[in-house]
Amino acid sequence: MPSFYVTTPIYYVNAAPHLGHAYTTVAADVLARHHRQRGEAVFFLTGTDEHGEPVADAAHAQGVEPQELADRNAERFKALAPRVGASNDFFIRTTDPQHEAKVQEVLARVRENGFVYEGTYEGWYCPRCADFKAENEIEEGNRCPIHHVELVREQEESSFFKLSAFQERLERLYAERPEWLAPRTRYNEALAFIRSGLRDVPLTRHKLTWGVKVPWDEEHVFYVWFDALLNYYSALTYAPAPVTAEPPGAANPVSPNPVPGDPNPAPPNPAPAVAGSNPAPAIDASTDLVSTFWPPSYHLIAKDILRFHAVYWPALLMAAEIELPHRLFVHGYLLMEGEKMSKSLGNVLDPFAVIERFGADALRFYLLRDVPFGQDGSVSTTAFEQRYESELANEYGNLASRTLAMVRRYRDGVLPAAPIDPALASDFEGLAEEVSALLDRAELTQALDAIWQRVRRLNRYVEERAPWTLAKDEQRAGELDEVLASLADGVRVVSLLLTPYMPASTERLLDALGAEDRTLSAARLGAGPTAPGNTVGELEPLFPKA
Ligand code: ME8
Repeated sequence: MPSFYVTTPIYYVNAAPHLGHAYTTVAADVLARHHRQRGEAVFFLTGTDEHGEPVADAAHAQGVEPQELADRNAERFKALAPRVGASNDFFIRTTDPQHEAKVQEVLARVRENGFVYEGTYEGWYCPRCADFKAENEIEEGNRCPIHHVELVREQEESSFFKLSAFQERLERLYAERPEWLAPRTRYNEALAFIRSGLRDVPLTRHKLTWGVKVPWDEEHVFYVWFDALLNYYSALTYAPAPVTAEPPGAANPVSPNPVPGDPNPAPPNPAPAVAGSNPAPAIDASTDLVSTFWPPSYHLIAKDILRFHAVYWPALLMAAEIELPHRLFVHGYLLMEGEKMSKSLGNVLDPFAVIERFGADALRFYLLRDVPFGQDGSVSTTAFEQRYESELANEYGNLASRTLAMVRRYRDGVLPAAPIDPALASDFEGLAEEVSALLDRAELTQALDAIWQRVRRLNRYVEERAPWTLAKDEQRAGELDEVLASLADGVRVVSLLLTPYMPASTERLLDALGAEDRTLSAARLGAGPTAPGNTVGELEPLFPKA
């Protein structure tokens, strides 16, 4: 049975979520929803990274304990997921005791395997990145190239991870599995870093207390990146089994996290057997999620954390004898006024405010349409409003309303059972396969564009066939039936394919069309509801103009 496991980075809780975080979560959600439509067993993980210096420093600056800050901000990240329509199956927090125990277990194994030794580390350190900088990375004035803050000279006793031992094996991974890291520019960047010669890296920190305790040295905590990376693995060892089906009307099936230490955790949500839901295979609560979902199908990240995921992470897994992920996709930065949006730079666009005004679907669409996934791109309110008006309101929203209105006006709301116009059929040929193939490579913008070309094709079809003219001539009733049936079915197909991108609005439209089968196999012309007497329902404008 095919399974699909997708992750986002776990976000630092040193501040509130912003649009950049929403971006990766939405992208991962599109992949998760698409694979559910394919009938696969899916696990979608997101969460928060709560240890380490960035969080400890932010807490101290606010005069609170790190745990308090972590609790407060983790709630905000948790709330972000459903607000952006994300259907994550679990939300991991690195302060979950089960995660901490798993980190200790895996890293102790790495040590037993001979990849850890004691030493002293000295280097330039950025407390915001929680990372040491190589000499050639340091910005003028001895500053961090990302955060522009002054670097700190650190010297401390520490356990080291023998990253250098994996030089050859990593080069081999890149040679044998070039598809493992995309886009190509990031693959080249990571490989160049590996080829430049890998140095061992500190695995533990002595000066910090806010972290996972090192089992072989209680005075140390693990360096936050090793703790954080292992979330992708540890989550599967204690998360409840995923919700396996999505009933119509429930766009965000988020399963509750178990309360740590709760002796009677709530059972995972049972799979609701609802007509029209995705018939994803049932996963028994007792199923071992590691054996079902490991290794991950896709890690999504931005380029700021490339080295950790493209170099440290596979090396760490090799050291622990754990299978490597299939693919890592590195998207670009959302830029505002040319700068990377980040908490520390202070030029943050609040996703909650955008959603409040335009809805989550519009935000999801805009982010994946306007910024080619994998490249950097500027985002702005002006560009958002233009896309909303010209594409969502005028092209898609209007297509939906006029199609239903014409079925109502010319056929009393009854969808005609007529054959599909071959001219339109040929333009839709192979579309679902094309979209799937693009999404298999995480080409989210290209897949959306392929669908959108058909939205535009349908609008042209209306103009070409002018149903209002056909309706004036009784002799042409058969032709009008064919046009209306083709149009309605075309709208159904594009909406099914758009479901992962805009789950709430497409669901309303598909409900109005009476399209029960929401699986990808139904996303072809002619597979729609043909029962005589099938009446279309009411539909409020999908994207009302402001
Ligand atoms: O790095 N454009 O957490 P973080 C696009 N805890 N994506 C952006 C973005 C932007 N302007 N800003 C943030 C960490 N992101 C670590 C990760 S993983 C084991 C540990 C997204 O809160 C993007 O996914 O700084 C980026 O990689 C991530 O948020 C960084 O989040």
